[in-house]
Amino acid sequence: MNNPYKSVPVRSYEITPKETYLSRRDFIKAAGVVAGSAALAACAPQVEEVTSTAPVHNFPSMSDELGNPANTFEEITSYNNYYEFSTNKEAVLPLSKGFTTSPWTVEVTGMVNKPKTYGFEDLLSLFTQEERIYRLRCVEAWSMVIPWNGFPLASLLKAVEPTSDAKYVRFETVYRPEEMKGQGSPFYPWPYQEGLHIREAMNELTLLATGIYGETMLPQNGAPIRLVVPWKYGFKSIKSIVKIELTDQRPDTLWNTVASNEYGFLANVNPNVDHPRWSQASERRIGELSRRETLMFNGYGEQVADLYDGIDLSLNY
Ligand SMILES: Nc1nc2c(c(=O)[nH]1)N[C@H]1C(S)=C(S)[C@@H](COP(=O)(O)O)O[C@H]1N2
Ligand SMILES: [Mo]
Repeated sequence: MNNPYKSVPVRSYEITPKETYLSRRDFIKAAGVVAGSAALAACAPQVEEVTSTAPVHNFPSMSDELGNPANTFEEITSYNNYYEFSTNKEAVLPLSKGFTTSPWTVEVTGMVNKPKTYGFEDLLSLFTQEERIYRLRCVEAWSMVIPWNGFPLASLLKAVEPTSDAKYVRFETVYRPEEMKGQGSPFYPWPYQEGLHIREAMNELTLLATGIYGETMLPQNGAPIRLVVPWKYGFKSIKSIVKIELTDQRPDTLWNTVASNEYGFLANVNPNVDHPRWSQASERRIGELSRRETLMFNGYGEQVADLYDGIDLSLNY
């Protein structure tokens, strides 16, 4: 019997109403309902065939590889650090509503053979989009588990061909003070900028994220495109990127400029190196009552520890 879903890559947001993203339980419930109706339509005797041809979504367990459940869409989109809009995490959502994210271009420049300015839509079509469930650990000692959509930064860097002199990658957030009132604050050196060593940038975990839970990225999370570096403190994961520059100089970063002893360039999640004003040994997972122990490299040591062979990891700040 014909399975109408065969070879049709159904995206979750095309078949489940947006409301189902409001809570993880509702999302799973909805996914179950959809999978059930697909099975009915197919009348297929083999369960395997039905499940493998009706990809409701690609977050099969809705938890990370350590078994931590993903935070809800609501949690992820209503508790945000985005100083361009507000220093108050709950105020970012209302203040960023209506932020213009289209048209949008990302200029990739500097020490590359093929500099190029990409339209946002080009980035979506040129580079294979993936889904990754990552822990995000803020330097303020709270954390979340977030299902991102996006593509490896390495894919973009390979396309522009960094020269052999390029040692670092510098990222810049859009500067638009009319729309981002926080950029009127004289206490910060706008625009927000961040940087990675090129080997960190090329690591397979380093993601350019364009969505969450299969939904287009919302302004409060860094729409339309932001960096995600899951083994480093959250401030490295710069939002609303308009420029990526390959350079042989270690880039300045906004937080390092503001307080170099508190926000280092390296900024690896490290429970053994306390922030000058608080411990980093444990963290508050949003949505949980008791604190969790913080993991070295935020639990990604297997993928990234070799980047730091011979480097003194206590020099985090
Ligand atoms: N441009 C920009 N990027 C930013 C920030 C910011 O204020 N401005 N805050 C950072 C911090 S401190 C954290 S913890 C994460 C938070 O990402 P989220 O709001 O999507 O959870 O974004 C990071 N990226
Ligand atoms: Mo943060």
